[in-house]
Amino acid sequence: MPTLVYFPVRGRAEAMRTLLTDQNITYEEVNAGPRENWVENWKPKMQFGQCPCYTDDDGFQLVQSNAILAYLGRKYDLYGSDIKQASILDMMNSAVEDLRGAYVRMIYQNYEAGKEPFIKELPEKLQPFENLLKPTKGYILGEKISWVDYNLFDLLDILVIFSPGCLDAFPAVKAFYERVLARPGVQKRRQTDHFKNMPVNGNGKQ
Ligand code: 0HH
Repeated sequence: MPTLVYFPVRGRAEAMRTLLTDQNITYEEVNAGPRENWVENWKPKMQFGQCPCYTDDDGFQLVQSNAILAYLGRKYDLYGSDIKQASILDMMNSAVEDLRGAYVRMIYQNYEAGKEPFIKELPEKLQPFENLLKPTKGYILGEKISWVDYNLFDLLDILVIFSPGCLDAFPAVKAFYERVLARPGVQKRRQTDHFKNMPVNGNGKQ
């Protein structure tokens, strides 16, 4: 069975947990913590000294959250139908990563001073997603869900916690968020105690 090694937070693993559950891929979650366990037993085994780490059935080990998501996309036919669609997904995922990176830096390095400016700048960061999602009327590529939809959904999910109502001015983004949220497999994940009891970030801020 594939394993996912990470800490008990949503962080950079929740998008892949959601994808795996929604796609009916059975996997085992392994808690990399606490800190001493991580430092002694896990960190030295990670290619870049960090997790999440996904190890497939055949022992193929990957780290870097975006590489893991893209691998799952390739493996489970969630990467579009041609190179243009795949490239649209790459573009969207890079934009998701830009916004997630800004969020992570604010949460871990500059929460008190950075919170209000982040909220103020959020609309201009969400506008391009609105523009791109408006014509698709579904997921990023239209009817079929992709690996990037799970990543974008997870990003929106943590932004809604951080700034409730932040999607209200973006009807296409909001409809996208609600569409993914309503998927039975996504609900299945969210109804687990594992999900419900898990903090968003490792420092208690959200
Ligand atoms: N670019 C990488 C990716 O996208 C970044 C991964 C990363 O930052 O996959 N990993 C962090 C954990 S995410 C990591 O491995 C933050 C979760 C905080 C959980 C708190 C528990 C910490 C206990 C040690 N960090 C550990 C490390 O760098 O040693």
